[in-house]
Amino acid sequence: MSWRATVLTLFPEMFPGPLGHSLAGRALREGRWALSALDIRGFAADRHRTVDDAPFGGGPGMVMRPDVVDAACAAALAEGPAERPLIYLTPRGRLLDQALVRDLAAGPGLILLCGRYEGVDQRVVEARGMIELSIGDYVLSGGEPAALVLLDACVRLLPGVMGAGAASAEEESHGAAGLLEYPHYTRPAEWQGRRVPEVLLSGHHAEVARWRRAESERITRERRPDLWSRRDRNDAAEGGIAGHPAAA
Ligand code: 9D3
Repeated sequence: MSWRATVLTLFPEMFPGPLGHSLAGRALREGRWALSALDIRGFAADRHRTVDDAPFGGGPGMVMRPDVVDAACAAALAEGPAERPLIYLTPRGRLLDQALVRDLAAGPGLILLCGRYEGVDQRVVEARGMIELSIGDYVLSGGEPAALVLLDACVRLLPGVMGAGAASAEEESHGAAGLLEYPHYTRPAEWQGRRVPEVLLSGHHAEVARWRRAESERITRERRPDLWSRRDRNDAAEGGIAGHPAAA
């Protein structure tokens, strides 16, 4: 049975959306994963199909009702493996990173709850044991773009989605080294008066590797001091032993 994602949303027409036009889309058509989007509004109990209400305690906006969200969760669980983690995408969630993506991609699939309005009643979040995740410190208009991001990140790690272990090979050279990538160049060797760095044209493979390593380190130091200092700690922990040879 393939990795299965069930998305709970008020905007099911947003799925697969952009995922249908990429590697993930091809993999979906090849049956390497399965996707369904359930309309939360379909689980409303009244004739006006109400999914939200005013927050207790006052304040702006509306909150998604726990009974409606719970019924949607039950339907999602009935669709596939019951051990799938139930993830609620919310700006107050734990920050998504590649280590978590790796864990989630290795499991049976995901159930993703996309919030709209101010959010979801906290009782159903707790009752269903949801994992609350954010994709970053900026404000989206809803959880759907975050769900698409999470799905893209997971699906590219599924077996056969990227060619010949390309995803894991890349993770080892890039992710594990904890460095940003060096800059890339192709023909022409001069474009609008800008030359490609001479070392890349030299054919000296060791020199090229050294230059790329230095560029990766410089750009990581400049742009991501957080990654750079974590790398320092990792180096210290390895104690200078030939544990994990850093990628060139
Ligand atoms: C007024 C307070 N807002 C919190 C910052 C309320 C609010 C803003 C945006 C509530 C929900 C949203 C919609 N965002 C998401 O659902 C969301 C999200 C995001 O905005 N940023 C990063 N990750 C995520 S995951 C889901």
